[in-house]
Amino acid sequence: MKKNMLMATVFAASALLSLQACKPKNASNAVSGDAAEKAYVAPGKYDAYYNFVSGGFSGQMSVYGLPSGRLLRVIPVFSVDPEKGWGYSEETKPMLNTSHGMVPWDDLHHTELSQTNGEIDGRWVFGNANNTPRVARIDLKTFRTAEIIELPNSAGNHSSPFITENTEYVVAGTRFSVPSDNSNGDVGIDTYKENFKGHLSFIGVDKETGKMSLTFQIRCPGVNFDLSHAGKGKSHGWFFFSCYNTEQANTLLEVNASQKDKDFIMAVNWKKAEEYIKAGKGKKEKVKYAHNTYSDETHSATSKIMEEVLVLDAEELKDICYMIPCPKSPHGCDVDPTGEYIVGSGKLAALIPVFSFDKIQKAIADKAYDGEYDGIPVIKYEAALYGEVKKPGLGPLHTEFDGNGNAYTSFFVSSEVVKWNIKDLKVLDRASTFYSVGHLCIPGGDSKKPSPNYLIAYNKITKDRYLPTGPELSQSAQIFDISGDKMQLILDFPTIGEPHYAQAAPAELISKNQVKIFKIAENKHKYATKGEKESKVVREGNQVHVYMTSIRSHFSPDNIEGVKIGDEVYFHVTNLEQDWDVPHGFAVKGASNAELLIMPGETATLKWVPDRVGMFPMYCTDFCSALHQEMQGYVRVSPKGSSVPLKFSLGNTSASAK
Ligand code: K7E
Ligand code: CUA
Repeated sequence: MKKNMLMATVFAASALLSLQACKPKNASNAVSGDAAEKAYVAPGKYDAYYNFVSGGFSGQMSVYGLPSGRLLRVIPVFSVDPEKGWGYSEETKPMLNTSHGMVPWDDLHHTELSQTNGEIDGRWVFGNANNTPRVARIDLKTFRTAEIIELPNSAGNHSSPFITENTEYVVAGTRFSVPSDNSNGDVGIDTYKENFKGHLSFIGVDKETGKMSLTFQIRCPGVNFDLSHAGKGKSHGWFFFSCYNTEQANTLLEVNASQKDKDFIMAVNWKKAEEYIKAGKGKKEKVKYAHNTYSDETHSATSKIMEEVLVLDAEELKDICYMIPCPKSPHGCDVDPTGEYIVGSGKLAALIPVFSFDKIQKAIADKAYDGEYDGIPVIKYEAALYGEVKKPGLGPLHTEFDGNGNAYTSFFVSSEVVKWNIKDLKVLDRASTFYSVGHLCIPGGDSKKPSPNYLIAYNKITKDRYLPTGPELSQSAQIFDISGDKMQLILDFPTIGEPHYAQAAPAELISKNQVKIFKIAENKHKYATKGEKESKVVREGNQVHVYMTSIRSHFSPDNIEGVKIGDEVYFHVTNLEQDWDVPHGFAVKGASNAELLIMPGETATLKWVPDRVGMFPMYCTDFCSALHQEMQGYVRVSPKGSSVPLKFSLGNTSASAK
């Protein structure tokens, strides 16, 4: 009997799965009329928005212009990027350090722009690493990753990195519950209920510098935290997390974590948690996590291993966490611009529940509870519910807002975006996506002040949209004009990696702050060479340090002799240019490494261990001038124990030695 039920559920689940690629009608003739004009940005003209798109399993973040869909930049975050030397140069290697050592890849799902007073302020964008839990901060003055912090007590950092309305905190919830780091993790997997815990991390962000620090964590029951969003306005001080697998299953989750009719959205009173921290209720626990920062002064990263975290126990402190029942494995958890409405999207639900912050507060005051879940009070569904959107579509995932009282929800299974009114919960419009849509983005769509011009859908499967490219096809983004009553598809374009969440900001907000060069006089790199005359080659035991400069169109020095087998050669290349957009590159034959791409005024280091005797050319990889192809040199490598003296030169045949 039990087995039959199990099988029935498996079949139901696979029936739903087989729906995943359902092709909407009229897929090919969906763009019409003036659509092309609306996405057209003439050559030489700028886009209206920057779009920061997560790269999923590429571990990077990509930046597109909207509405043109033009790719402007790929920012390396959690994955090495040979194009920019990210993770290959000595200066950037520490950025990818973790308590497990260097982890050169991750899975970035969500981007979140910093906010002030609930509005996008254009200073930083954050990203999450799912696999080896980390949060990154990218500085939008340089479009570079400035900081990465690892999260202890966590695994699968998915409900992250969402921020509070003044960027007081970047918040992260663990997808996988695991035994706490300071407990014995060598336990039976079937002891999930007793030994596995879910931790929420509150990462403080310095108002001026953006510098992150892990302020505290909250220990919660072992469930899967999926997504989250901060309260805003009236609900500022609260955070909302969707939880699935409240069955606490540890195997065949597609069946075993889909048993209950309702899972939860967990409401967290983080202001209250702050009070408990102040009152000394946090327990210091021994953990190990890396905190990596990049300095624009030394042009170098440092990695520090941290060893302690403050943990609050939600079960002991009864009034920081509350469970709100939410139908069928909720995924997206989104808060409207007023902060009153919290939308939960049950992946297997046929409706969208909308919760009311006021009602949640009243329910807590009245103790309108339905018992407890692992020591956390469970608020009665009806006591928290504002209402349900009926028959909206199949497989709701994520919701964004336009600030005009409307919500837009993506439906993975029925491949569509549905616009509905938050007050009366009536469906107003629906538009097909091609195909299975995940996240949506409206510029400012999770802030207090959205700009309701465009909506972008990020799709998982493109099927027949683009020219085929072997077994794997490109994923896609589709832009809709939402300035009218009806959504109008105006463009689609392929994306890099797998796009999940994305955010967009007005172009002016970002472009006005751009760093164009680094001042050479302010370069504090240990191996900076601030003029050609200072360039030199220095031997320290078997280490050879090349203090090299680059300027259009030569390196100094450009010939080096006296390097021997068994040496480690460090090319410290300083780009002496002080003009915008004049990087130089550097590469040497046979290096088991990537290139360096060095910005004006910056120093970067390539480590090279020559493996054989001979002549090794080096050259500039970036087409920097008409005589770029002349920007080259040679390194002579001699046998171990050879008496060839160390020599270096530029522009003469009688080389000097040191
Ligand atoms: Cu829905 Cu990882 Cu935010 Cu993808 S997640 S879609
Ligand atoms: Cu420098 Cu090409």
